[in-house]
Amino acid sequence: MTMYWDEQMERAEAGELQRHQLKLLRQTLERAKNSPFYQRLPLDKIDSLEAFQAEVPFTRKQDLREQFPYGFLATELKQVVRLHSSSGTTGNPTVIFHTKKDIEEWTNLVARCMYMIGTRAGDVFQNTMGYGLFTGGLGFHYGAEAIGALTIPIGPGNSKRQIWFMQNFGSSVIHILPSYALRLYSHFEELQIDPKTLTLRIFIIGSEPHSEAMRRQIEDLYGVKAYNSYGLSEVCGPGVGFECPEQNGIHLWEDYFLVEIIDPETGEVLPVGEEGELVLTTLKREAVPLLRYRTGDLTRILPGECACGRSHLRIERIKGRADDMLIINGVNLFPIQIEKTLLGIPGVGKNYLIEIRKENYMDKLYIKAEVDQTIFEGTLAGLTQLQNRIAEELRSELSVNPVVQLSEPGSLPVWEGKAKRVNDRRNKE
Ligand code: DLL
Repeated sequence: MTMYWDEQMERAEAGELQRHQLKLLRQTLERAKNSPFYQRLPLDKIDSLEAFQAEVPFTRKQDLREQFPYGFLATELKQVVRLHSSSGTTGNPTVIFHTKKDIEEWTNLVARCMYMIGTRAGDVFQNTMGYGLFTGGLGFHYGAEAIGALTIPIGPGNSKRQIWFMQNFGSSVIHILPSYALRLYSHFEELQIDPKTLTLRIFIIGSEPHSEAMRRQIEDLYGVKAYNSYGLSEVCGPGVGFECPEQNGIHLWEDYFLVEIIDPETGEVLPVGEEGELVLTTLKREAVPLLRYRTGDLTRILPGECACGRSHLRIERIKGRADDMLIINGVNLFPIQIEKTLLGIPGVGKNYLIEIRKENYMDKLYIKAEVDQTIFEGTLAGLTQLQNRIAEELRSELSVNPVVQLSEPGSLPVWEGKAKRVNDRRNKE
């Protein structure tokens, strides 16, 4: 059984891939000349990657907001067949347009990703991500149909109904937020159904940062393989990057995107292996080509070749966004590091929250963690032990001194969409 959707392209030899990229970059620059935002740049002069990096400044999310609604549109409006938008809590939302060809290419990309991890015609694909302006629903929907999987556009929420569909239609591939995958499990417990007795085979998890520990937990609870899926609506949505069966880094598709990692402070382009901010240039997008777009996401390019045989580069799982970094009494850390430690401790349940307050002019870190149901079958001393162990491990691994508060399964707040784990009250009190 071949594992490739497009073997020639997925395994293209490095030099060939670079030549292909340069050709696509020239076409992109040609199109970008029609974009009101980019037409001020000397795009005609650019004939190499070096010139591209020298002449083209970074594009920021703020630029997209400021150019609302049509400042980045490089085609005529009548060529646009769809728009997606990310919810802006402040200011204008970012709106991204798609031509018919953009949708076709995006569909191909998602199909390539899903095929890579073993989705086939005959699979039943249950898409629990939001349909609508969010790209997670429709993006995967078209990809799954292109493969020929029976696609259930159930959307998020209503956990009992999710389980009912899984049982009655034999769902085998599930697209789900990692935070929701853990929450959904408690509904299985409540119904006394073991998900391992169902036909579940593959979970596609993404759209929010999650740790390796969380992936393993999802795999163990459901008896599935769970693959990390990365994307952002500015450059299409899901499909930008995906783990292969090796589960060792996220392949970014270089025939669709030109990848750079930069120092978020200085903008300097960093060498392979160094951690920084991911910057993407779209190579096929028609309606809204983006040049050197700063994703805000922190990662690094993994050196070496992947055993899966694909030549496209791999990045490490996303650590978070630059602005997710917490500074607690001078110690820098990312929420995902706290998650990794927490979920590695037996007895810790499926939801947690991080709260930071100012007390006596010092930052105080509160970790609120749900415990496992099994803990209640133990002793009170067991609870105290767990509490101490969490505090101790966070202290030794992250050099922070938290107050740990345990709570019952299902008692912490949940979210409609992506998890919001951090409540920083320092400037609010
Ligand atoms: O979340 C697209 C998507 C949908 C990806 C479904 C995967 C699955 P946005 O809402 O524009 O698009 O959010 C994009 O989410 O810049 C990252 O900060 C974060 N993100 C997405 N995937 C991952 C991931 C979709 N696998 C923003 N790990 C990105 C960590 C992720 N963060």
